[in-house]
Amino acid sequence: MTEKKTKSLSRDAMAYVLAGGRGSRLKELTDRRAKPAVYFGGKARIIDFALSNALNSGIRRIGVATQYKAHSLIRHMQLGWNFFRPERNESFDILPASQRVSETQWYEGTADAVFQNADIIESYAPEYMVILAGDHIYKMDYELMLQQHVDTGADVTIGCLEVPRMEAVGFGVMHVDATDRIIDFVEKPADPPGIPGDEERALASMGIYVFNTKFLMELLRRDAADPDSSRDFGKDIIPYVVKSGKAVAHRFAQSCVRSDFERTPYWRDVGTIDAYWQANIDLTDIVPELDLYDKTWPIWTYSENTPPAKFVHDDEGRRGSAISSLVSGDCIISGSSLYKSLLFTGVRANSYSRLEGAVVLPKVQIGRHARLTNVVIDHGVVIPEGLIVGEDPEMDAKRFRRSENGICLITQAMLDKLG
Ligand code: ADQ
Ligand code: ADP
Repeated sequence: MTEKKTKSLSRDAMAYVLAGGRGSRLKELTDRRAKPAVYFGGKARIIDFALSNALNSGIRRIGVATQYKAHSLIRHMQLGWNFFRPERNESFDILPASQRVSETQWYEGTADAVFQNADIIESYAPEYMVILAGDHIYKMDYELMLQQHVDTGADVTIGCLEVPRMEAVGFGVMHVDATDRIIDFVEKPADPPGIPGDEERALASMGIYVFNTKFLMELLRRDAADPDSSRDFGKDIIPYVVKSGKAVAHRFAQSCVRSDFERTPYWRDVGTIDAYWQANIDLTDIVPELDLYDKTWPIWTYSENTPPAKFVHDDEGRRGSAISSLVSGDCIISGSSLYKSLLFTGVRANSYSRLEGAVVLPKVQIGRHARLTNVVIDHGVVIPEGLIVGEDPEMDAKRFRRSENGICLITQAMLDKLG
């Protein structure tokens, strides 16, 4: 009689999300919050994608290492992700750098952010560790990656994507043989090697790694004893395993989760103001590339209990309207018009104001007669009456953070400076 598989590999795995980095290219958006805590898509925060992928894949043990400006990130996870139950062999641990190993050490690099919590991880005894970054937008079934890891008997399995060759300068880039075994790995090369036969593209690491826990812990202990190591997965751990062990590439296209209307595998870094604005505004397309409505792969988040969005006309009969836009709960659009815009919870837009290409974070107030085009507005900002942005590039650059592609980030501190 053949043995029936009753348990997924995910149930023997722990997902460990690295969420300590700042994401400095998001400028003032990450002055006070870590990149994984930045809002995305009208309701969620960036970290919800990695956490939802883990949950939807069947993983029930999750650890999240936090460091940089972690307050709103921790608050978000406490509110939205605290439903794991120890009596069902589930756990959700928020692990701020807390100088547990030595009183002089914060997390030095990403590998150290795992090593410093080795005792907590080992106390759960997961068979596999799925190391994730908390700062990307994508939908992926990690069970399929775990399955490949077990089938190939790899020491490490690394999630990878094909990207245009020169875009790979910001990634770990790998070279693989015909069986997808990694034979070379270079972290952030100035001149990335192309894929043989397709030289204008490169195979980039997504910063997602699967290890057998015992093997990983041995590696981390060895690395901790090496005075020359920077304690980083990309710089130290992965190059070492590629040289001395068996590292295998896992293609994102194999395990990315797509609904019918997603034409291509979707993965975004949203690490710059331009990429962040674009990925949010793309959701207003009639057929967006990312499906947030897919009930088979929901993106879980903490969401306030809010009244519905409301559209009203003002005293003079001017209609509040939104075309090709996403409007969250507790928004009141009063005699104001929105086009290709995305409003998070609790936004108030007042009469005669006009928004086009606007990504508006929660609890923003838009004053009368404001005209805002191609903007990102930070949480809680009060836009004064008559403010015009997006029509005079020179003036915008003096007052706000204007990106390469002409997107303006508006924060309260910038407005306060205007007096
Ligand atoms: P980077 O993008 O440079 O390269 P890195 O700065 O190492 O990524 O951060 C990876 C993740 O760890 C991020 O989610 C970040 O928030 C978090 N993080 C950073 N420092 C941390 C710390 N001290 N404590 C806790 N968390 C921390 C990596 C790989 C590349 C790969 C890219 C893919 O090194 O090989 O191509 O990710 O994005
Ligand atoms: P969120 O990310 O939830 O939108 P806020 O934008 O309110 O949070 O602020 C981000 C984080 O910055 C908060 O969690 C808090 O730690 C900190 N913060 C908020 N307001 C201030 C302030 N006026 N001065 C210093 N820190 C602040």
